[in-house]
Amino acid sequence: MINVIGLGYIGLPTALMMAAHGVEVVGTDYNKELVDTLKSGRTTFKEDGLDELFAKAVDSGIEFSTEYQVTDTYIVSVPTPYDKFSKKIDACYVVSAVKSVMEVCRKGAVVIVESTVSPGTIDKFVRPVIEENGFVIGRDIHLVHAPERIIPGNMIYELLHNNRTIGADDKEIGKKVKELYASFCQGEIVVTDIRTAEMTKVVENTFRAVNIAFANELAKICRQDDMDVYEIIKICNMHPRVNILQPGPGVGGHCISVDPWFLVGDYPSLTKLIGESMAVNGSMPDFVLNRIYTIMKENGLTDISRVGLYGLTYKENVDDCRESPALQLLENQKNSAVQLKVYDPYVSDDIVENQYHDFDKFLNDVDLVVIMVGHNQIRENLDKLDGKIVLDTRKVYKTASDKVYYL
Ligand code: SAJ
Repeated sequence: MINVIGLGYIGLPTALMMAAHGVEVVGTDYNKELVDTLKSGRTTFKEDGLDELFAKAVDSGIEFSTEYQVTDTYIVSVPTPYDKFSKKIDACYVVSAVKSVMEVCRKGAVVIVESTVSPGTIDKFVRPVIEENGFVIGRDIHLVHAPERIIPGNMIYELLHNNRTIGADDKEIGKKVKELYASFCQGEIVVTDIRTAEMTKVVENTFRAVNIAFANELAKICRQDDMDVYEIIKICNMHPRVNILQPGPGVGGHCISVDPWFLVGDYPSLTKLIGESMAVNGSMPDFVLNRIYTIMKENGLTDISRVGLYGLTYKENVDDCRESPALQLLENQKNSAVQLKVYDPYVSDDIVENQYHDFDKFLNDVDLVVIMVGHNQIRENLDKLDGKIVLDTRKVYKTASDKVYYL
């Protein structure tokens, strides 16, 4: 039996996928409300294919509990935030999960950490917890790091098809864990050591953050001299060895806007490029705000309360708002007297002031619509914005016009 600890954005789909492929799984989370929701037959976030996978896993006997289970394999999939001041990883959730595992596990157990961690985290924070409990690592407890690469919005497909990395102290244990993941994963599974696996995951997300920062910097240059950044990137990407990502209103989510900081926190004097990239991405919400003021001026608009942010999530087709560029923009603007209006077809909970749940009312109350997210639902309903002035930060309009502006 596998006990999956942490039933969030990564732990839940992983537990469901394993259960749906015949593995006996109990999912554990300390959040009782979340566990009760799952037990009552409902999922806890929106993701394509998740409800169907959930139904299959329930048919196959998956169970949910707030209790850690006595078993021989644990998968720890809990959040790893960073400390906003030092930029270093805050490993408290991983440490607390592993401590709880130690209280119940048997000798011979394999503890797989799936959470993204900075290189050295397992040595520094996880091994001591196991040793303090009187276990010898490699004899009594086996340690593995198996970082996850699935992307919100396409999680179920990617769980099945992505290549994976397994870091283990002991190659034989690595192979055993590889077989476990191969029960559902059709991608290639590489077995390496723990430090390499830790670093690999952080480097992948850092690569993407730096590439997006480059695109964002190009957008700023192009804005200054009225060049079309999208056309320029498109043409550059026709070069066989160039692949520039897209500029946008900022970078959100709990991965690309977080993981690169781990490296900056641990290697401050060696991460000039990474630190600067994070700063460029972090400056984009303000860049958007400045664009709003410029466009208002050009169009004779004076009332900022009639500006509406269309899209609140951190990216398209998800309901996840963590670290989203729209929230960053609202935070930067929170001391001003008048607040912007907000609407997102994917977000039904009330999470910010002046948030609308009725699109027509929202449209009625704004003159300038700022598209912050490229949800399909937004792309497919652009005609509804006819007559409005639009700032399109995601290039959902194919062509600009005298009413549609880009970044
Ligand atoms: N973004 C841009 N321009 C782009 C692409 C993205 O501005 O060209 C923005 C998005 O709008 C969003 C942010 O960047 O705000 C991050 O979005 P994303 O889709 O690039 O990535 P995440 O955070 O949803 O998922 C990433 C993925 N990592 C990589 O692609 C290297 C995923 O594979 C990881 O599993 C995930 O982080 C994670 O868990 O670490």
